[in-house]
Amino acid sequence: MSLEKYQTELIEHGMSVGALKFGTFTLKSGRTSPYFFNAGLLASGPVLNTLCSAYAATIANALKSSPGLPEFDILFGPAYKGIPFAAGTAVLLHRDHGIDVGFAYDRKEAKDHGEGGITVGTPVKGKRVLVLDDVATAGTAIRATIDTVKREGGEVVGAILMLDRQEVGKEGRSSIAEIEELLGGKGRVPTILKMKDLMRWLQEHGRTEELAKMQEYWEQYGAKE
Ligand code: OMP
Repeated sequence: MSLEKYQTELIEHGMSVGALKFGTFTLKSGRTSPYFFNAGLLASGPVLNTLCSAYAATIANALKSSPGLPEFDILFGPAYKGIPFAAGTAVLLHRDHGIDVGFAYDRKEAKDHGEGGITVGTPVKGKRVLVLDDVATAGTAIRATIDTVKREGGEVVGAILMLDRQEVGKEGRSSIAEIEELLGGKGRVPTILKMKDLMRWLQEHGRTEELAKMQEYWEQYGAKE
């Protein structure tokens, strides 16, 4: 299967702003990786447009798929990086796909005056929530966000990610498969890109050295299920 246009655009635009890099990087998990995607550098109007268009297209497709994503009321983007991404995606879901949802985010520190609480935006209590995040490796960050929404009384019906690194998680299985199970089954965690998509792009562009390093990493940490 070839890459979707929005996937290629995100890879190439991400590389052009230095957000997606091939080289040697140490991850949060301690693994040494031949690539790193720093979504914090997707920080201009044009590249934010590329990213949020890709999130919106992926969500719209997932809502139509089977098994797919259930309908939801609110997009939740965790502080800090998730905040502009969730806001931008809510705009483009409305403008390009006729899907109207609220958006919300958390504070890193709880506020004890004014409106109080740790979430801002559309209240999540009693609502169906789609969590939006950037990268999943072992799945720790996305699990923490799911817990935050649940603590605030929201029902997490799925999670959308920019990049699934397709690595083994805590239980030695695919991190994403574990999270899909937690959220009710297959199709609950759509992603714009997977590690294998990056490898396909490298292959199509004749970047054999980088591809070989990716393959080596995949053999060590890739989720084989
Ligand atoms: P997990 O919490 O292990 O799933 O790792 C996800 C987090 O790792 C992200 O929220 C980032 O903080 C960071 N990360 C990236 O942003 N890009 C990568 O390519 C790899 C990582 C990482 O450290 O694994």
